Amino acid sequence: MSDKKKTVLITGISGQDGYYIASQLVAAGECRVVGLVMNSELERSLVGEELWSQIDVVEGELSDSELFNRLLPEVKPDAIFHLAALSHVGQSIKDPMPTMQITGFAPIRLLEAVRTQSPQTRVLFPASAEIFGRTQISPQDESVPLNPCTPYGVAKTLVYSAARCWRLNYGMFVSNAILFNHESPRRGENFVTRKITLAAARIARGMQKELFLGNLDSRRDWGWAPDYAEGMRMIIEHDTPDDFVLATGISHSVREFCAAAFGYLDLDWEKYVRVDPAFVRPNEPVQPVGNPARARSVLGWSNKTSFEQMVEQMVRFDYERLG
Ligand code: GDR
Repeated sequence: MSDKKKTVLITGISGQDGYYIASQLVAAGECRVVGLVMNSELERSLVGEELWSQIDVVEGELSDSELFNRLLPEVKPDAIFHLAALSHVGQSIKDPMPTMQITGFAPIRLLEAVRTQSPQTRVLFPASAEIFGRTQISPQDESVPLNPCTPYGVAKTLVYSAARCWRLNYGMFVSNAILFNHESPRRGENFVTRKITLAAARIARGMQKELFLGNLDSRRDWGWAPDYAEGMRMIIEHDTPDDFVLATGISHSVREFCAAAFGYLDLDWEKYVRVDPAFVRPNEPVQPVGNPARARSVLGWSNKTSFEQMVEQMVRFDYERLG
């Protein structure tokens, strides 16, 4: 991966993780970065001119069954970060099939295209803490049995298992990053952290009066997305294909996140946050908290940004942007 001529394909380059991985690769200046987008015009503004001008872009839809058969001979990637997906867990509960098709089946077509056309290409899949679902074992490391409890978790379990199966049967370099939640100012506004930081900023600026959330007692292991992007790069650059949990090892509740975010703007969150049953999920992982010991010892990876620093950076970004 250090050879100047290598080409890295990133699907979902305008999403949070795609953006950070592409930015880090471009900054290192060691490879050509190609980003897969659905709609160049729209995604160009999401990515921003600075990064957009330093990457090559190809267009395509994951629902197109021939997408990867067409792309691989055209792009000739040495490595693929497959980050494009429908990634909202709540939405997958409301309407499961799009998530099964895009998040579950499209990566299997990618595996098959790589196997038949470009078997030397390295592939990284972002698996999710949702694959552990209702396990009673805590914290979760790579040895914990899978027990998904949402359609999104089932789709991710399919891809995680397929990666291991294709690796075993065909000797391919396919790795899984088992990602616990990771956040940043580039997080989508319908995920709980960004929804909270944006609302706190809007309330502080007098642009919004209340914030409606679902379960305030839910706990998550929240890390800093740029650190996780670095971890994914370390996994794909490792000597051998393997699976690694990327997590902080510490969990916080939604309630605690609200207190930290509103507190940064000197606001009392309890005056503004209301519960709306429409956002309460019928089913949640029991106690998602990851054990990143293996990534730490084998790769030397860790989440370097604290919970407080993460919340502060997200709130500050939203507050300043609104000004
Ligand atoms: P999650 O992230 O489902 O863990 O998946 P999300 O931010 O959506 O939810 C986290 C927790 O907050 C609770 N919650 C709410 N969530 C949303 N979205 N909106 C609300 O108003 C709200 N109120 C409370 C949720 O119930 C949940 O308990 C993320 C995604 O990035 C996945 O793609 C990824 O695989 C996992 O993290 C690891």
